[in-house]
Amino acid sequence: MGQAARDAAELLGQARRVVIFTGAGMSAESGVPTFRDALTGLWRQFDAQALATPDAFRADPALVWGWYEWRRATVRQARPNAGHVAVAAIEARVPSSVLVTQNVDDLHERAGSAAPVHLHGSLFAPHCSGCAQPAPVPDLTEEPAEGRRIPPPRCARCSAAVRPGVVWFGEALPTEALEAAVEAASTCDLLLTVGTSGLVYPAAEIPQVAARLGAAVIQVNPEETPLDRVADVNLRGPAARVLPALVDAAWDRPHGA
Ligand code: BV8
Ligand code: ZN
Repeated sequence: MGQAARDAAELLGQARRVVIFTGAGMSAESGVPTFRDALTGLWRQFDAQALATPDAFRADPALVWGWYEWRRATVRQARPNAGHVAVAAIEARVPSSVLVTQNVDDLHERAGSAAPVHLHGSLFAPHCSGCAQPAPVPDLTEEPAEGRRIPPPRCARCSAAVRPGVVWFGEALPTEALEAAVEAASTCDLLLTVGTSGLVYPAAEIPQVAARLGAAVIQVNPEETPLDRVADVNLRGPAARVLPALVDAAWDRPHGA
């Protein structure tokens, strides 16, 4: 085990208050494309930042709703990976832990994380674009083939179009979630950032708040990101391999290690 992994294990083993901050790379090994890779098939010719916007939904609701239905179907078929399970293990062991995710899938919940803070909403919380009333998640009538336009359902109360329950570019993050994330990052002694490109704001501020206020920062990512400069320890590798090894080294020190 390299020095970086030993340093990370030391930091995690001693942590009293940890924030785990995750991005789309967390779900990559579950077969859920990362945000930048989620544009295949019909949506290939779009840029995520153009499709994940209120304007795109207004212009062509069926195109955007179809993309989210396809992504929801992908998540339903996926299973949490060993990285998600390791995150839940960290939450169980560190006295005070807060999981903050940018992901809109439910894989953290399905791996046992009780209450992730969803900064960018969820694929499983559609609501009315008019009166904001929560709407039921459409059950799978048929496999939304990659690239089908699907007209969004109508709101039972005001019959406006139902929209995905995610935060689009140009939209404010849910105040409660952002405040909880900033509060946790301001008071933690360790922040573990996993699988995020650190490009989207204000979410990308969270690790920087922790670092500024004296927390140690560990990054898990196979590639370099802007967060390299705030990380004390960089573990270069995929979450589903790195996180279980980190948990073992921090607490269960396998015999003879
Ligand atoms: C707002 C939900 C204002 C939707 C998402 C110029 C400068 C600064 C900011 C801006 C700017 N121009 C515009 C802005 C603001 C904009 C922004 O930050 N733009 C960026 C692109 C510059 N932000 C916004 O618009 C935000 N709102 O600012 O509102 C406002 C304020 C008040 C009142 C009104 C308005 C809203 C942003 C939220 C957008 N919604 N998601 C959906 O999912 O469809 S963002 C989306 O992309 C994800 O949720 C995620 O947060 C983000 C980035 O994705 P990542 O999770 O990082 O994934 P990514 O694909 O990027 O990278 C994957 C990483 O995993 C990579 O690093 C890869 O190496 C790694 N990886 C791969 N495999 C693995 C792995 N890691 C580990 N293991 C592996 N196996
Ligand atoms: Zn309504």
